[in-house]
Amino acid sequence: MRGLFITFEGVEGCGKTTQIERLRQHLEAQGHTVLMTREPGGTPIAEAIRELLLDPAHDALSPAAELLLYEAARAQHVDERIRPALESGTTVLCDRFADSTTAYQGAGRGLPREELEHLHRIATGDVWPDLTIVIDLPVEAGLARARARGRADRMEQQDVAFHERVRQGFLELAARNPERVRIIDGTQSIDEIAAAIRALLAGLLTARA
Ligand code: T5A
Repeated sequence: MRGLFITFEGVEGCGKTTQIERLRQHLEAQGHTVLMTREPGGTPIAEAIRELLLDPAHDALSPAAELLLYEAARAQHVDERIRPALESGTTVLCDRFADSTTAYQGAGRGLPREELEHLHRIATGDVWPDLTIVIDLPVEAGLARARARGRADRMEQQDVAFHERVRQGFLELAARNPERVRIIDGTQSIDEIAAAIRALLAGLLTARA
């Protein structure tokens, strides 16, 4: 059977990486084979594109160039890692995917949604998440967590209004896709969020059995 494809989304510092690691441990303990990966990145070529995209020195990057680089990294990632893993029955847990482009380059930068959707189809082919978890957190709280780690990357350096549009973009995306995209309150403790994610997943696994 094709593996499950689960993506994690949200504003900067919302706790995705922490929760993906928790879920990986939980699923592996249940006997699942799991691939943990991230966007932009996940393959050597896509990680090289990530360096380009997040380097604060690249503040001249145009919105269109930014969009195409995120999609280029995704196309490589899907072809080289995600599709083969899913076809071999592996559960894929991915830190950000196409919904981040819809929120950041669409809601954040103001690029038209129909154009983004066309590019998503080119980059992802038929590979689309079974479940997307948006960890929703007030922007200031997430940015404070991210900045506590050190120097802000190029995207973290965008102003608060940009990140507010991104947060709204995720909330609207969930409202448009209630079957696939689920919101979890990111102000809860790490344990509470992990429990909520396990409950969502249990429902999905039961529905598939
Ligand atoms: N981007 C990405 C686009 O613009 N378009 C796209 O198409 C794609 C794919 C990627 C950047 O690129 C943008 C989005 C991003 O700006 P990134 O480094 O991957 O850059 O950035 P993030 O995905 O935002 O990753 P972060 O590591 O910053 O955030 P996480 O993974 O959400 O948060 P996490 O788990 O590392 O936690 C951050 C801190 O908070 C603590 C953790 O211990 C950690 O210290 N924490 C909590 N504290 C209190 N309560 C909780 N519940 C907590 N959960 C975690």
